[in-house]
Amino acid sequence: MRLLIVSNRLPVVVNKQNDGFGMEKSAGGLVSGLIDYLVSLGRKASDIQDYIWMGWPGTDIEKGDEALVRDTLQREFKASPVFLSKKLMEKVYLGFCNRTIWPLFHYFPNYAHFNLDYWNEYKRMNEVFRDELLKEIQKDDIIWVHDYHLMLLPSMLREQVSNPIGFFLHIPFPSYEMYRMLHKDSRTGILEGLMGADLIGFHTHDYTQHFLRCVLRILGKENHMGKIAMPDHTVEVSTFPMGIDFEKFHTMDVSPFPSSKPGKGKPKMVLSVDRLDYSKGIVNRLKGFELFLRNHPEWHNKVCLNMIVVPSRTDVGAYRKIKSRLDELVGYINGTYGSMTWTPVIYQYTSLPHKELIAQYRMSDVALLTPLRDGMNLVAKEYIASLADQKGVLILSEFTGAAKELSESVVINPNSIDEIAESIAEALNIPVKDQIRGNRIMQKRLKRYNVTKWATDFVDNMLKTSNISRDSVSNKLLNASLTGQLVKNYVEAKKRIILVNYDGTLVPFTKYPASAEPPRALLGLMENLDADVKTDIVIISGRGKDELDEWLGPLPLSLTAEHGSWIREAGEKEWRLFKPLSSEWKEEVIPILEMYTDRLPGSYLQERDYSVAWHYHRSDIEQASHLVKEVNDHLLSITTNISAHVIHGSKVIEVSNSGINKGELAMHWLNRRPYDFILAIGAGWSDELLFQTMPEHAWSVKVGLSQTAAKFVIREQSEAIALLEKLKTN
Ligand code: GDG
Repeated sequence: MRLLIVSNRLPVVVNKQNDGFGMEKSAGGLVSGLIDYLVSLGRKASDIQDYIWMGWPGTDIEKGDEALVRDTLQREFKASPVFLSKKLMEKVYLGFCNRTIWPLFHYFPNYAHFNLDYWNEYKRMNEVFRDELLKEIQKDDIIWVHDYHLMLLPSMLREQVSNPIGFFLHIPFPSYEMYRMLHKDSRTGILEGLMGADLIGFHTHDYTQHFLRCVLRILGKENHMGKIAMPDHTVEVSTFPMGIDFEKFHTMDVSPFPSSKPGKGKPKMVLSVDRLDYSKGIVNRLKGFELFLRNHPEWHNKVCLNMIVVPSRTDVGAYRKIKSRLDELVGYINGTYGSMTWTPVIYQYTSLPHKELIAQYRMSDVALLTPLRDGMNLVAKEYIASLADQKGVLILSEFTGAAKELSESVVINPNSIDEIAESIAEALNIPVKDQIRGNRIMQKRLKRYNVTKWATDFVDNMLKTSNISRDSVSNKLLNASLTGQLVKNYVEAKKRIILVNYDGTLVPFTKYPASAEPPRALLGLMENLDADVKTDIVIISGRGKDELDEWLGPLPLSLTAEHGSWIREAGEKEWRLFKPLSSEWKEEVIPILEMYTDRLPGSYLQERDYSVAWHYHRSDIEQASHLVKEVNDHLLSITTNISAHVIHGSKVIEVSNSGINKGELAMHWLNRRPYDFILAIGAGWSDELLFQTMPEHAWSVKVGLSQTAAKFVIREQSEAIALLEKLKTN
């Protein structure tokens, strides 16, 4: 088995040089962490023996050079390039990715641009990735897609391949109120795109819950313990807080860089490290440091803020503005408080070599990390892991994913400049004993759930989810060969019965129930099948008898209404009760359901002779899903003493007479004579009881790919008609 990692950029940057191509490993948090996990794959007993990383190589490669670049990347880096023009990549990266998704998902709607062209380019780029991936994917590969640039890829791939697919989002997933600001096409498109995955992972429980709520409100899909049933697979949504390579940070020899704290007589070092980004709260951090100096003159000359800012997205206007604001603030602080012998803010606008960065972590008495929003913030984890002497204090924003795991640090609200200022004073005064105690606990946690554990956990879960859902649904598909056997069994049988549901099976589900009239061709088909004396047809419906009479009345076949309360035998005109029934219980049930109808706008009651249905498909889905549990419990508590039972269907709760259901009814027909061909076919929740009561030799077929008691499944309603057409006599 091979693991195929997909991300926007490859972990290698390719540069055209005079005599060929330069290829250099790029070292982000994801890359350096994952590489260790990937390298470990071949060594341990695992189902995954190999890996390949797919992504954009970072530059335009001319057609003639593509083969050379591809070969070199594969051979030397286990990387496979997705060639797309720099122009398209930049359009998407600087467009939908960094002008729409990034600001919105980090709660900066004022910076977000909602431009339909951006969205179309984003789709285009995801398609290019899909096409390249389809050339690479092998039968046994498992696919792990990373981050917000490729959120449409899971479904695009799912349409073409059945390999396990996982998706991990590295940035926050925002609350519904923020997410819904996206243009209609993109807010639905992104969720649908992600739903192609078997497993979707987020850094924190909050992001997971935000996502599930958006799926419920926008796609109308409920989840059960984070699992969402899709037509052909189950999607699991779960939390996997990304870890770091603890040992590397803890034990690395960083020489020739100095790595011990400055010591007595030297200023204390407060470290700040980020990419230049408005989400990182760097401006507030400087303001907080300035206020700290203003309020605490006793610390003048005794403390320095060592601020490392890594250049990023310099083409985006919002980033350029922050850069000038930072330059201005640093100048102001150093000009106001500094002297010949003391520079309060040491400002490095650069990316440091990895070793030097770890050395800076170790040298710092305090790390001040105050993002306004951050998916995780690996720097916080790296700082704690690097403290080989366990001395040092982390001040961390509560709006980072990492704050959930690093609660022994000084957790602050970065929107409050006062809180930042006071936290610096507090951190500088924490006794060494307490520093060591807190850091020891955090180090233990980081060591246990390191990046390898994170990746293994994710991949194992992806395999587990995909195996379960593949086994249960796709294996039941009624393929051409099974259909052939079914038809053969039908032709050879002496006596046959077809028990068929109406809505969703003989006609498609409609928005308005009254508009589901049978087309003329369907009536012809039913008549044709029923005309064969060897065949009995029974239409089993939840609808009322008057409706069925109006639509199907003239047909000579058997009809049943209200899930089996009423029967009209073939050739008869009159309906009769399936068994003696009472409707007295309705007096007790209807007032209860009326009360809930008042409480839930959009819900309505439908009363029939021997059943009552409370529908809520027009209601606010989230409000309904909370109230429905209460309605269900309430009804169950009263129906224990009366002759009625409660069934929870798809956006409907139905109360009907005890002993009336499609299963009981089916037995009534099946017990009348021996049938050597039985076909039960249905689409709704009430057909499950029908499937459950079928004898071993029956063909039971569910329309729609979902968990079912039926032996077989077909994808859609038109296939049910196609199947019946095959049984027709010409
Ligand atoms: C995204 C999410 C999430 C930083 N400066 C230097 C340098 N770094 C390395 C750090 C760290 C990485 O870059 C930064 O990781 P972060 O997690 O802090 O932030 P993002 O880059 O925004 O990453 C974030 C992350 O994905 C993982 O899921 O945590 O929330 O936004 O590893 O060490 N590395 C070197 N020189 C530097 O100057 N060599």
